[in-house]
Amino acid sequence: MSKLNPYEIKKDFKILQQKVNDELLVYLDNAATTQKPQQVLEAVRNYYEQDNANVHRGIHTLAEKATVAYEKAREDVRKFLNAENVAEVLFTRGTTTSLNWVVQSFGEMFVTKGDEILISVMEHHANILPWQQLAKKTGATLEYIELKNGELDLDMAFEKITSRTKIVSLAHVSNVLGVVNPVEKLIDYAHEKGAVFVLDAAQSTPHRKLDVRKLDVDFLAFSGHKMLAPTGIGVLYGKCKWLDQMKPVEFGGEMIDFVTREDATFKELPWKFEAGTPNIAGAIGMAAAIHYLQGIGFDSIEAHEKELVEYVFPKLQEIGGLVIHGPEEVEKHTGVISFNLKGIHPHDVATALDMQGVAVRAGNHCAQPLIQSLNEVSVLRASFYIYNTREDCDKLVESILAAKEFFDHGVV
Ligand code: 7TS
Repeated sequence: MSKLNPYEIKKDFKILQQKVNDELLVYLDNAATTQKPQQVLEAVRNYYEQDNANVHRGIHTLAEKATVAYEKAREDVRKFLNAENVAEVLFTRGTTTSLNWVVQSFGEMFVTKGDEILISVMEHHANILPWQQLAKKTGATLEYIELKNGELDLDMAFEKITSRTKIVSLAHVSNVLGVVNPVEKLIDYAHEKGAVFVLDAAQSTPHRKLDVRKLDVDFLAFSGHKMLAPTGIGVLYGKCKWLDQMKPVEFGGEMIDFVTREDATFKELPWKFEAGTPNIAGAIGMAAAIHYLQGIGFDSIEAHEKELVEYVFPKLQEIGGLVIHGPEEVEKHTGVISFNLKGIHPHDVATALDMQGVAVRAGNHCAQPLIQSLNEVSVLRASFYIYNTREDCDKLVESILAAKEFFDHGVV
């Protein structure tokens, strides 16, 4: 494994070379969305400049080129996930759409009154609200796994997976606590009990190597924009044995075989799910992002983020009044650190940090049940990626200290 060089990587990201409020930008909001390297922007630009056409319908040369590029992107995603078949890779708008498709298709077909759906209190709203709606519609019960010492209560997870459980749907990595859930064990156990496992991989796919066959997960959802790709493109992976039985969620052009006035037959997988003109440029951008990340290597990416967290965590812990959420052990944290500064509203801190060029997020992070269980209304979050450096960490700490000084004593 070669060591990642964030200074070299940073050169590929023009956006990071700008000043914000007269200070060089330190971008630490990567869990919300990542920046895009020149290689991804060029792939999108080349597509629009040279190959732009609609896919799957034209006979002309550009239509053929666009179709080949779009389907090649699907094959690249298949390899990236180690899925068995390209039929298992559906392009969506992002994690939210992917999870909604699982709920609206698989959920509505297979979940009935009396069934249980198991999620956790640390889920993003995208992995809560669709299940709430399904529970209301079907009479199924929505069950939650709680936290213990800042991470998933594993004993409770095993207790709550029973023969009544139809679906277990969990985040791989929490977008607030940054903890990695030990989903491997839970997937096997869910299968023993006859449940289907859905993995929200929005915060893990950009940072660690995933293998859907090794995981044996039934469905997996992620977004391109959190892994250097454009917004508006994401993936739903599903095992063929489920997707084959499932009905499409959206209907219209592209997904049909034959249409009469009364009825229609649908294309085979994966196209039966992809109604309408897809995000062709997004898929091509996502393939370029995958190549870029694979060029660096996921072992190096993980090691780099671990190094940054181990560097900054103790420095944050030393700041008086700063409380880090999640487990106390630094090794349990990935590149997402959430915290509060006692007595100062997170939005005020985030504004003060922005004045110093440091971009962090403050709020409920679309995880209100989690924020409630932390007894907070809002938290600050710094999230790291491949282009962040130790200097970025130092700047974060310095800017928090300056903000604290300002709000405590009115001076910077
Ligand atoms: N699941 C998790 C774990 C997430 O972190 C997010 C986005 C989503 C689902 C939804 O992804 P989308 O691409 O469909 O929006 N999380 C965040 C965040 O933490 N800050 O902004 C978006």
